[in-house]
Amino acid sequence: STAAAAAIDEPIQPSIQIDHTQLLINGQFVDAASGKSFPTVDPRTGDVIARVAEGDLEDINRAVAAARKAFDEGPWPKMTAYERSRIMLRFADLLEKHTEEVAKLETWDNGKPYEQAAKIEIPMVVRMFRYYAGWADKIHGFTVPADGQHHVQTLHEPYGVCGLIIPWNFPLLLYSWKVGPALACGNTVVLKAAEQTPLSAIYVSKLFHEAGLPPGVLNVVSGFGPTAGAALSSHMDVNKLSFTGSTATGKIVLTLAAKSNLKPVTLELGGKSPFIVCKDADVDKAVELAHSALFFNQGQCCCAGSRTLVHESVYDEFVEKAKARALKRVVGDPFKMGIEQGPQIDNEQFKKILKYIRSGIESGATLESGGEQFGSKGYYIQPTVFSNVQDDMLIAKDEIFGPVQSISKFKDLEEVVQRANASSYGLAAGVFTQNIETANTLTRALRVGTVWINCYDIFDAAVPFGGFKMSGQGREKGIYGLSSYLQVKAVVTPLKNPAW
Ligand code: TXE
Repeated sequence: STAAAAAIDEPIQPSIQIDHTQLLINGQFVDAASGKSFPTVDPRTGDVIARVAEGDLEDINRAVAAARKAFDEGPWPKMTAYERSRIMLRFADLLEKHTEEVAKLETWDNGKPYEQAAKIEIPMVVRMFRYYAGWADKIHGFTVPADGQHHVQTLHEPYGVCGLIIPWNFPLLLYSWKVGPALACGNTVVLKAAEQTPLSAIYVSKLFHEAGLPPGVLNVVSGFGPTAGAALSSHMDVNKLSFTGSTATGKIVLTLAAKSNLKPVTLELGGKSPFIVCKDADVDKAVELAHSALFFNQGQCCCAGSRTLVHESVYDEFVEKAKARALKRVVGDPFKMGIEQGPQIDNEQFKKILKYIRSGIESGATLESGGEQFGSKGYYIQPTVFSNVQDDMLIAKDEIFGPVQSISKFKDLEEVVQRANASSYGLAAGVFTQNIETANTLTRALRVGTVWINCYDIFDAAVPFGGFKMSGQGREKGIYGLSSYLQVKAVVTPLKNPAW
């Protein structure tokens, strides 16, 4: 409404101070070697929140040297796994105690609704650290029944220094997906936070040190991708990389890793995930979940259900209800209670999304709702729904990463499988049907890393997540996520008396 749009012109002042804007290297807060800093911006207004140290090559070198020392000489991999686990658990407790402050930082820097950060995301981060703390002292290899007169065992060992690069859409959640398993396995870490959202990673990493983490085990460098990110990716002393971000940047990171020391790389990249509503689906439930699958986090989710494919028999009803739901979506200052949607992350994404909306209109899709900026300040966009979307339109192919739902019609299962799989991405899919045969058929036919049946966006700590095709390599979370941070050593010993 206009009243709501006007209200965002008076942003709520968050009741939190920005205490930490430096790099965290070897347990110390330090300025960038160059002395440079960059602004981090409030997406509600475009105003500068704070200036943050701008790390580059020299700072990455310092951070990697600290992590190297903490791994090679230092306490971390030499501590008992039980002690590592206890530090991680203490950190989880501290973080839980500071939920409000951390959620405020996250909302201020990212624009996501405060209630969502405080009630969903930070608790998920806490849970993730508890989950991986639990694994720390349960990591072990096998004895292998090899032929001949040998006793064979495998040791599951940490890689060493891990370079972790994260994006801005879920700054702390993705921090936990990487830092949790990396540390549980006994690795040390250099993390590069996204330049749009550097504040929360610095803050919580300080809490980690308060929880007893030794210096050098976890280093945080804020800075830009082509400088700090690239330096980390090509560093000869980094033994493992894990990256979440765009497919284009994932390719760069993988190339830098290959050109330097061939460090293994885990990649969690973009998506264009189909949300399939079959003829026998519970339409009301499907409408609601398709809505949140796309609009959650302002549409800035790698697994956003960004291709809503609806069977022709329920299509008209679905479109009508999806439109009504989008028109009801509560957009506003993310610090206000009851808000479902805040601003997009920055001006670049804001402009990119509006360009895709224009392209949708020009290519002949039917604009059912939204289509424009919300209000006149900051990076808010109206919840936008397109129907009658054709597969060859740009909005059906590209990752828009914004509040733009694209609905199209299908006739039968064979067709929907073919169309759902006709993408270079393969991150996730939603399947809505009451029929177990249909669910089983689609589950096996879809070339994606996650299938949610009659649900969406379920992110339990134990459930693996990752992409097929150009959506990524490797898995995060769960026991599969651990193996990304472990390498296997085979140990072979001759047996004197094999018959016994
Ligand atoms: O991503 P980048 P951007 C998609 C989404 C979005 C688009 C662009 O479609 O619109 O990507 O977003 C670091 N070497 N996703 O530009 O560039 C960068 O500093 C090493 C999907 O923000 O991938 C940041 O820390 N690192 C995604 C991180 O990479 C480099 C989430 C991600 O930035 C680098 C975010 C380089 N040369 C965006 N260049 C998802 N999978 O959820 C940049 N970086």
